[in-house]
Amino acid sequence: MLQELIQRLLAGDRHALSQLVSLVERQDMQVPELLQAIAPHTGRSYCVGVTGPPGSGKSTLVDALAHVIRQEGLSVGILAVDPTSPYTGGAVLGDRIRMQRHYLDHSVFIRSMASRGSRGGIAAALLGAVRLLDAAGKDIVLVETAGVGQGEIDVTAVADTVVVVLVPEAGDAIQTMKAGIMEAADIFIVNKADREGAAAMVNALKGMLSLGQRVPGWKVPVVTTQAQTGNGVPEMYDVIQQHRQFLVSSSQLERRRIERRRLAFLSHLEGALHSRIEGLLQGEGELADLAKAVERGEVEPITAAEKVVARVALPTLSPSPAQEQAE
Ligand SMILES: Nc1nc2c(ncn2[C@@H]2O[C@H](COP(=O)(O)OP(=O)(O)OP(=O)(O)O)[C@@H](O)[C@H]2O)c(=O)[nH]1
Ligand SMILES: [Mg+2]
Repeated sequence: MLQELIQRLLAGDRHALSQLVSLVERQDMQVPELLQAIAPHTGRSYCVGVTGPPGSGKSTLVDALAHVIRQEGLSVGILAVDPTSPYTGGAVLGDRIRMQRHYLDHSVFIRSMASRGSRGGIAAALLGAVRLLDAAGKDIVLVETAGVGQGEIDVTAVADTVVVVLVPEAGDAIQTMKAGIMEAADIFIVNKADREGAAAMVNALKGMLSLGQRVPGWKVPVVTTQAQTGNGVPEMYDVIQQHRQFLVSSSQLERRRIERRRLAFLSHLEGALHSRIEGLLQGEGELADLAKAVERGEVEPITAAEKVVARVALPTLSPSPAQEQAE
């Protein structure tokens, strides 16, 4: 069943793609097997992350960008992670309607991913979905995430190029956006350039950027757009391509991808160990007893934790019997 779906995915079947994204979204048990099977068929597509404050025009911009990319004859996959926050409760429907013009175009795959569940779970699902689009042969994958709020998903975990979308009046938003995402920006967009204050916003960003280059050799560009009319969107695509060329020619694309694989491995490992420990603590046995002793104040928390790590969590890292004998 899974094998058949994978074969269809690799052959470019969008229904198989859709079904497999659902599988990844509900964190099905077969996900590791799936991702392992498609791994040899990934690495060709290019992922652009589009993030920024709510309502800054990310969806409209992604839609317009997809249009420009399609005109170049490239295929596009779009993933939108809907923030859990109630103020964007209608985002799924809204995005669907706005992006409807692509629905008849079979080279564009659009998916709004539910963001219920743990942050780690959503991040893992997004990573899996990007891999699936890659294996399905999409040339460009566009990922929209909210850049603020509690449900915030770190788009740098999947994106080769990070685009941060701001609006002329986003002065406050810059303050509330996690500093990390401002620093992670490879490209800044000042959208809604039809509004007053766009030039001032561009200047403020350029001023901030002149304080230092995060990535040596790359001067973060600031592009103004009007997503609704499409003004500035071809220029936006140009700078995305320039950034891609920069990453490739400086070997940083591969370095970024290596680092992302390392981080994905670590974060999954952390999550898996965490839930394993939670399970052990809730059950009966030595570890649960120790936890109770900690609660009663009989054993110091730190002492107990170190004891557990030494004995339970890393048994395979302790010396093998052969090594012990040799000592
Ligand atoms: N005036 C103006 N309005 C725009 C522009 N681009 C988008 N909008 C409008 O801004 C509103 C929000 O646009 P979205 O694309 O939904 O913004 P978003 O960042 O995806 O929003 P969330 O996903 O809810 O965070 C919509 O009503 C758009 O029509 C623009 O360039 N100028
Ligand atoms: Mg949106």
